[in-house]
Amino acid sequence: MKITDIMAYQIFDSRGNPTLEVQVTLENGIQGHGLVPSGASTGQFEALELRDGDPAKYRGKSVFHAIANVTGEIAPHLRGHDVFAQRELDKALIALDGTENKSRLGANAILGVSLAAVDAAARCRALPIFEYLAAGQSVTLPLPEIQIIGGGLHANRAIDIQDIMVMAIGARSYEEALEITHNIYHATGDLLTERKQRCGIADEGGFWPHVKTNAQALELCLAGIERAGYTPGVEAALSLDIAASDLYDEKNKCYQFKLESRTFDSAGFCAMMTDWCHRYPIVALEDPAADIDLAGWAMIQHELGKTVTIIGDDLFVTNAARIRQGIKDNLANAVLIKLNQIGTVSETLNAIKLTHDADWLPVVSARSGETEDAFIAHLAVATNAPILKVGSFARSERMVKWNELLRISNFLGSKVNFRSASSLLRSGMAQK
Ligand code: 2PG
Ligand code: MG
Repeated sequence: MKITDIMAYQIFDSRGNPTLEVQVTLENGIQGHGLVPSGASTGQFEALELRDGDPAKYRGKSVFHAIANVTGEIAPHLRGHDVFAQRELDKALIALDGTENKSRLGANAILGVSLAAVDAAARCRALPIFEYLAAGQSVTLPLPEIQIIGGGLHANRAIDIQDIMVMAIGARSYEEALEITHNIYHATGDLLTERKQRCGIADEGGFWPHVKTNAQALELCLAGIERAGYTPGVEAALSLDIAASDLYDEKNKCYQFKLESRTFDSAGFCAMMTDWCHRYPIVALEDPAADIDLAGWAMIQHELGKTVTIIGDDLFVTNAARIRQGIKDNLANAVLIKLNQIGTVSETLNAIKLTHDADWLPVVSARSGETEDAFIAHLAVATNAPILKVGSFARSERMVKWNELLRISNFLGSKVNFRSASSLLRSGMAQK
């Protein structure tokens, strides 16, 4: 089935910033769409998101060059291409761009085309995207990892840690995981209101609390779990995205907690997190060290890797070469997967496969700037990714993903598989 046309136009993400939507049209008239997300705490090794940078236009954030690259260069190049040959299509995009980090055409332009092709192909076969991508393999619904408190660059550094999340480790179904998380999210909100600590909502929908230390924010979340009637570490546990690259002072080789006016060297930072993992029911730590502090990563993996899921985000940027090196050097035991960090669907699938093959956990993730698209819910199901991270349990750009999994669950009916946490996660507390 041939692609006859590709066009693109500017839309807006959940922060109200410009991004692009790509539309692929097939010879039978079927169309597919690709909506491109955007990060705030982006890793320095990510593929390049092309923005126009003209302060007079959308504060420098417009994406008209990326759009022109889709319509002017990519469309003529891919016209006539078979939409079912996704790997060849992605290879053609990479070759046309010709740079290491997709900086010529823009990873946003390239990803929009890659996503839209998958959407069109699935529609053409009249299949949901997850079934098209799974190509006959068995599928599993992931365990949701849901933000309760947001900080870091998503909340003007109100707290230093970027995401304080819960995973409903006691849930026996996807639906039950959502119910537990819903109860915790609202109970934590009530608690913050009563204590007059509720400042607002961070970029991904989690609460933006007024606290004096980062540990207080963790304790608030634990109090929210209890307030909802659960036992921390039984029905629900904590997971954290430290987003440590944003806390790292490269010159002085130290981590800074601005909220507490504290600095740590790598060993001190590792010791603090180890202490947290012994005191609190933390099952996963994402980016506990900066992307350039490899010694810090090795230390944390050595200290906690047997009992806690250690997830590399900025460290790996969904890049197979970086993941391969990390596996070799034993720097973590899980990989955050974000499509726009690498820029094509095929490369993302490669990154997931590499992670699975090493017996590490792939964690499919949204960006802090999201759209109303639910592609990642399908990606997680199709690839049997054990965990899906989408931000909080509020705001439609987040809920569209959680709701899509409910639809998929309903669609699968009695054939549904859910990856319960017991087989999956390690807890520092439990092993102490
Ligand atoms: C992350 C993501 C999502 P951003 O760091 O994992 O929370 O944030 O999209 O800003 O990189
Ligand atoms: Mg992260």
